[in-house]
Amino acid sequence: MSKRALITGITGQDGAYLAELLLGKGYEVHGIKRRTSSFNSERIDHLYHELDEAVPKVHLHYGDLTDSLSLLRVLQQVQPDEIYNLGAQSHVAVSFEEPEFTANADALGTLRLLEAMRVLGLGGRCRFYQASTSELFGQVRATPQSETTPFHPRSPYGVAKLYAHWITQNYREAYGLFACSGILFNHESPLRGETFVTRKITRGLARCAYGLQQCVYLGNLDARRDWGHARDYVEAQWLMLQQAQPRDYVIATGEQHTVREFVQLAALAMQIELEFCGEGEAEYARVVRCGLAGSQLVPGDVVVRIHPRYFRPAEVDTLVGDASLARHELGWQPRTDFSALVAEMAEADRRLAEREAQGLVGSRHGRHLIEKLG
Ligand code: NDP
Ligand code: GDR
Repeated sequence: MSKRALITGITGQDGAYLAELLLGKGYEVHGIKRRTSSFNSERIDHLYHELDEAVPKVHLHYGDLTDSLSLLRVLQQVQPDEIYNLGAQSHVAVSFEEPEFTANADALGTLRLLEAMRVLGLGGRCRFYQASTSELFGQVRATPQSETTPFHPRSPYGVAKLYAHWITQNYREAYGLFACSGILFNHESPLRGETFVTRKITRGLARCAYGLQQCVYLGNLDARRDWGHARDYVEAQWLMLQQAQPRDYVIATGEQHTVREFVQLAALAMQIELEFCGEGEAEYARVVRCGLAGSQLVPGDVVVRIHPRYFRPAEVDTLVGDASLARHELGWQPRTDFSALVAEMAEADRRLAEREAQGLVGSRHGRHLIEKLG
């Protein structure tokens, strides 16, 4: 009998990588999907239709983390062996604009799932993974951050995720559920949402290169993050549920870079050399040299500018994780280093922009949408 997994947030970046990983391990994979007015399952479409359309490889169920009844119904129907709670309003800047929804989905949504698991009597056989985050550390008091570093979240998102983290621990202690949290640092990929800074940069620079966009507007270029690859990080999520005892683990690369470095490296991966000039909100990046075939960029073109819209009311300036515990107990370590991650994202977005410029694909996420929400 194959194991049955249920993934919330299956249409997101991690959901797509995790579904693929679990299918590869022979799992029967179920996912909870919100109702939307237009299709938004492109990240998992290949898992649904591949080979034989009559046999879906992933099973999708309508549901929402803000709707207890839908969660009860899906859990009762699926009877999962493992639940991965990846669903969330996951954008830190958006959480300042939608704090109540963020708390409802990210904090109470986790409670609803755990309670549904408990009242349905699934606790004895079903294991639960919670998508915790380095945003719990927020205002950093020790570097690097590990499982013992105190929390100090800096956004409604971080605060909501802190509730989810503690309620997961509470259900483990109070009811003996196999429930654990992965405290994952930033992880990216070509499937990353376009309004997170890494994808906004690779997508924006590639569009600039082919004349589809003039400039990428960014906020704090000095922010430092520990960026890994989502494909590596979902493996850690799975490993946590295969252990003898439930425990929380930090997952990170241990290496830190600024947003500015990310911009420079992404441009270089597209054969564009940039130099940063000016200071503060007047800082910008201009082209020194461009060797990309088919590009319209010439030396002196300004492709990055600062816009006050992208600064947050409270910022997390610096994060870098210590994943020693995961390395020792889970045998986990990242396979993709920073430069390989940036190169993969840059090349995927360069190809996408090239096809857009040739009119082969539509430009669904145009400049204005990215600029408004990024
Ligand atoms: P994404 O934003 O790509 O995906 C979020 C998913 O949650 C989407 O499938 C989204 O659905 C779904 N979702 C949002 N609101 C609800 C709701 N009310 N009910 C049900 N589903 C909902 O995030 P990632 O894949 O990058 O991250 C996965 C999880 O890990 C998130 O919880 C995130 O907070 C957390 N995390 C992410 C890190 C990262 O660097 N990526 C690091 C640490 C933690 P829809 O497609 O309809 O919007
Ligand atoms: P983060 O990721 O807030 O760390 O949360 P994001 O990519 O949004 O920001 C990283 C850093 O870059 C700075 N920044 C910008 N960010 C965005 N989005 N847009 C910009 O234009 C821009 N300019 C500079 C930010 O200020 C920040 O310092 C991500 C999410 O996936 C969370 O769900 C997850 O929990 C954490 O990573 C770990």
